[in-house]
Amino acid sequence: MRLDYLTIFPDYLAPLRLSLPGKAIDSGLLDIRVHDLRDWTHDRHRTVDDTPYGGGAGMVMKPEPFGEAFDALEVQPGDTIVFTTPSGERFDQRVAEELASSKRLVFACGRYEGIDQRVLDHAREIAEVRELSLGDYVLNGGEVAALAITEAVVRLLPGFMGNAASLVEESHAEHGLLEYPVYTKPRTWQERAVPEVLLSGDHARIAAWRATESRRRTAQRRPDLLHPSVLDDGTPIQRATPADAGELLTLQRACWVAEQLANPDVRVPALHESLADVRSWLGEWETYLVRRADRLVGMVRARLDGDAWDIGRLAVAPDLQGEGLGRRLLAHIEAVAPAAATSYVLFTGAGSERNQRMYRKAGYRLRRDLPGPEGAIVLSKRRR
Ligand code: 6GU
Repeated sequence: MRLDYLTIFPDYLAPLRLSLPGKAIDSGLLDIRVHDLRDWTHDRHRTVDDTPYGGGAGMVMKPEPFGEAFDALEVQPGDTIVFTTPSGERFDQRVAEELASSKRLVFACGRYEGIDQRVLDHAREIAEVRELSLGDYVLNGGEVAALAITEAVVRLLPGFMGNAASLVEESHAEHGLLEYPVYTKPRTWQERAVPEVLLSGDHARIAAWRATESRRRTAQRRPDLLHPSVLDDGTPIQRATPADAGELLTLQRACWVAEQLANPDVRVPALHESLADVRSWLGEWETYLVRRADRLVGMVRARLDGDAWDIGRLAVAPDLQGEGLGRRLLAHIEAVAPAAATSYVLFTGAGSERNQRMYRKAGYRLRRDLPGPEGAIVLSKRRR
């Protein structure tokens, strides 16, 4: 891959030779060229910026040096010009993968208030263009961003790190979650012990623990990664947050009261659950909800119990039951089960004919061998 950098601070990019294995450069896998943008100026002061038309604070990078640089570097269709700017699209692993398939990346590192818009318009006519930002904060210039993007892209190139790393990469991209916590020797350090499960040698338990920790971390730190998915009619299924506790309590009560009235013999053990109870279980259960016209109309939750994905609280607003929303919520919670789950387990009231029929249709079978709450039956289904 050929990498060009246009910058007014070429020294800033010197670490490229440190952070990329010299091997990759020596073997010709990478061809790295750092250019001083001022080489394409013609005045005594080698001016690269000027005041903005329309007024305002700061300086704008002039178009001519960039234009001449693109010509001199023979930028052509098929190349990708990357403009690093805080107003760009957010750079992430998916973008890194896209850039990794390019033959050549030309980084144009912005400084000051930005680059004259005509440079970007022109660039789009001669090559692929990506305007990329590292995140929602402001750096003094795009050089550090160009370094970060380069490192993320180059390690994806075949032959750069060897196959093992690329396989790990794939599985990470696949589950889209944050990594679980890791530990190494010693077993106890400053009176802190390594979690017992990691010493157990029980690979299934270890995998289940790691999957749970990954999800817990992601839910806590990056709930945005647990993307809302969409029902076939386009209604989004969203992750529940603590702010949803009140509405969840109201919905489950409405459903249980309706159930109780229709079926006086069915006992609903959690009918007296409080708001505090809902808040507390929300922290432990992966919970999804559906809204229609701003109203909470459906919910479901699950958590990993050994290698079983323990599903519960499947509830649909009483006036919307029979539309298939419950079936779709069930399909969703099954689909988001972590890799460690080999079966789905749930229980329902022993007298709830309708629920039982729905679960049977969805492939669940009665499990007399599994314990459940009094007055309930346990159902399970193998994961395919
Ligand atoms: Cl790419 N450039 C600048 N100047 N600031 C940034 C950035 C880029 N990404 C985040 N902040």
